Amino acid sequence: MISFFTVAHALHAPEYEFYRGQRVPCFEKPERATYVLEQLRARGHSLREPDVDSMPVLRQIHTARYLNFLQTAWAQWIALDPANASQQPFPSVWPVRSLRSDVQPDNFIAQLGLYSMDNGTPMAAGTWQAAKAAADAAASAARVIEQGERAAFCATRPPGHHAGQDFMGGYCFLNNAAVAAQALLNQGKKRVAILDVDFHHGNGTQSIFYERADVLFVSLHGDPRTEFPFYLGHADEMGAGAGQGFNLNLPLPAGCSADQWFEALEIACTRVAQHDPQAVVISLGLDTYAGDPISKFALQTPDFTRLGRRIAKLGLPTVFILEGGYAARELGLNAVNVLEGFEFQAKVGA
Ligand code: OKP
Ligand code: ZN
Repeated sequence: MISFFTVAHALHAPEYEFYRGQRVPCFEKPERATYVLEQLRARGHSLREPDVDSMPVLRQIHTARYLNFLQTAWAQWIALDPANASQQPFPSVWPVRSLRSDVQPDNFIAQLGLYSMDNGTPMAAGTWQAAKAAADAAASAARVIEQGERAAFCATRPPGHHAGQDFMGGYCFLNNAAVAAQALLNQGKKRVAILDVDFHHGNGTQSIFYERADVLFVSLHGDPRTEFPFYLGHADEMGAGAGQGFNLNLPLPAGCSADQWFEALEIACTRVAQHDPQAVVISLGLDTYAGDPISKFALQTPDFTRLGRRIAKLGLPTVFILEGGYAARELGLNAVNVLEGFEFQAKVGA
């Protein structure tokens, strides 16, 4: 399978985030991609640079004003004070219920709050360039599927599944999985499924496709009653309007066993197959790993091979997009195990 990688990811390198009021080093850091690249190379995988401009698809997924905000954010931050170049912007005010989000404020911090779901998504000078390059990889992966490849992997960061039509959050800015799914539809495919196996619910992806029947969204994740993103990802969210019945959430208790997780995966895969999609996009978060520092599932490294094999049994053209996974040293091993499990099963057949 072709893996997409670009050094542009390293342009997004904020130093710190907040944890219980303290500054802590960012969990979502450039080394994550470096470790994945290292494993891909060590295990002989072919690498490619993204070569498709995702902008037309980004305009289908995100609002114009949000894209404009992201592109201008760093310049606006510096315009407040040149000394901000060595600082990170954080939102401090949000338009929650009863406040207006239709009027864009001139004040940059107020804009940042308008377009953010949390204060846990630090920006750096090259955030737009890195996020855009990751979206380009998603569009490139969709293109090689169109050209007849069975599967492609985007070894990219920042992740995307928390980003909605007009907001960032959870370390995400542009929704790469949504870009891949929409790009596959733009090729003429009638139905696509997104299977999100990250520990955290992909609230952005769900919300983008919530009223659509062409993209089925299925997710297994830590129960949002106790886990981020808290305000979405419950079992009773089944889609709305034309999308009624095309959203399936399988929340699992924090601390659940790998067996329980694979039982839920079976339900997820059965629903994906029932949709009869022409391609599947996997939001491949590897923070389900037992050693993850911020998540609470129990998968071990060999379990990722099993995951890849199960996905291959769907028998579908498949785009894998890297999402979370914060045990950075083990991330490469776990990611490439998924890919090799997939390739093994694809070779021996369903
Ligand atoms: C992004 B992805 C921990 C803060 C947690 C939110 C987690 C975002 C996860 N100090 N912030 O789904 O892996
Ligand atoms: Zn996650």
